[in-house]
Amino acid sequence: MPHCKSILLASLLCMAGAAPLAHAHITLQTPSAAVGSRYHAVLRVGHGCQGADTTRIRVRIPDGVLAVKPQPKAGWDLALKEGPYSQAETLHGATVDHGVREIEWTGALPDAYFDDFSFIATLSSALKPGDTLYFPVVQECTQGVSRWIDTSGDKTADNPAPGLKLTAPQAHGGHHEH
Ligand SMILES: [Cu+2]
Repeated sequence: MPHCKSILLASLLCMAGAAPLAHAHITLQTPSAAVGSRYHAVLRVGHGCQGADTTRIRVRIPDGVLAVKPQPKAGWDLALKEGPYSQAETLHGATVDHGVREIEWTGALPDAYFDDFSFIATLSSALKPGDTLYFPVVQECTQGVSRWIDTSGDKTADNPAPGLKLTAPQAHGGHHEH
């Protein structure tokens, strides 16, 4: 069910629930990064599903996001789904054609708290500066599911996917291994 929508009471509660800046659904704490760089993604989960506690966060990895490594979290089970990339990519001189396409953390996060979920990844140098990459997130809760999967770029959408604005490559090529 879309967040901050449905009936009037729900949307009033939603708006009253937090300050406008704090209430940003699920967002990337660093919203821009250079193509070809190693990126540390930090997904902030600011609330549950219409007041229900969060039990699972599932992130889809878009094309061009390579060599993903999630950060384990105490109290959370971590699962990775691997699969083929849509095209072969060159990484440190080697050709890679598959990798992590989905990360899933399963645990418990009360609606009254926030938490951060993080991973590192290499942004393919084949990506285009100026584009926005979207990381669709499905948030499962003790009651209900919020699907943050709108990739239209509409900031007023009910369920925007977290977006990463791509910038020009750094002068020195920019990435190093973690
Ligand atoms: Cu929200």
